[in-house]
Amino acid sequence: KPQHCILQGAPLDCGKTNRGCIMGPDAYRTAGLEEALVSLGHTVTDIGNVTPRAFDETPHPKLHRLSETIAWTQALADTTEESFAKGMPITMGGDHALAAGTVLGAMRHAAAVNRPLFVLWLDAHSDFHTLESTDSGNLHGTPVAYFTGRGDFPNWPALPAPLPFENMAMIGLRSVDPAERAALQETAITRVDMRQIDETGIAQPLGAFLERVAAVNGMLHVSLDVDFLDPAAAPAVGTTVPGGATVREGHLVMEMINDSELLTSLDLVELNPYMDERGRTARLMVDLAASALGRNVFDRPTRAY
Ligand code: DIR
Ligand code: MN
Ligand code: MN
Ligand code: MN
Repeated sequence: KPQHCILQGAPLDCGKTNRGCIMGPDAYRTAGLEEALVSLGHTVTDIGNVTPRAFDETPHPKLHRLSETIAWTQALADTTEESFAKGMPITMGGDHALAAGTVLGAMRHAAAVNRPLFVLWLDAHSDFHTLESTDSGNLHGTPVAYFTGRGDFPNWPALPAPLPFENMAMIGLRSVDPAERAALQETAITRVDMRQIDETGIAQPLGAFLERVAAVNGMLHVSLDVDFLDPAAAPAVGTTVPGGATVREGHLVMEMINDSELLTSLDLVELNPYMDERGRTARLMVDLAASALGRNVFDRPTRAY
């Protein structure tokens, strides 16, 4: 059904040491994200790029650009919350540290409208490090711990309430650090690794999750990391991991999300246009977003999964 899509650029590049995600929002614009959504019958407002709050970076012995990441989290939470009042926020990243802000914004909106929020994390990685457990010091590895309330995030914006582990699914996992693995296995987060996708197909675990969202009229935030996809299809990301989702698995996920009519916000993250092959990865990400918003070969009935 027609949506009012709010495109918000988040050229945040502080979540890791490799640079290039700063160019992400303009790569999505160049690849025709707005035009793709309009062609599907949606209305689109591109509000331009968000800028971080003012910050003062005092170098931290371990954590890379901590103050800047907090400043972005504050700004993106506020902007995302405002965008929800107008339509469906679609965040053009920027690295995955941005999801601390977009999920916080979604949490605030969910609390205001009294609906439960669910998060679908499409990623090779679990991004479940605390500020203590990260070994890289790269904060794009920490947003899930932040918004689920695991570990201390001093000076980060307060959460209305932590996201319950039961309301989160990760699909595509194949690079989980030891500390994340130990912690994740203690939680009720739905964890779908590549082996499970090989064994059951991707539709089965995704359908089960969507069914749980639909059963309680949940809001659904989808955070799509480029490295969810196999590097052969999506090379433009700093943390490629072989053995990822195929192009068709990516589209099936997005098509099922569309059929469910549950999507309320979307992040497109970790695209590094500096590493792309003539816009190939940017175009694939635009095509996947289009599938989530109704592009298909033939219509399918809406389903509650
Ligand atoms: C990685 C984070 N585990 C780290 N990885 C990425 O630095 O702790 N997340 N790229 O998507
Ligand atoms: Mn990620
Ligand atoms: Mn990743
Ligand atoms: Mn790591």
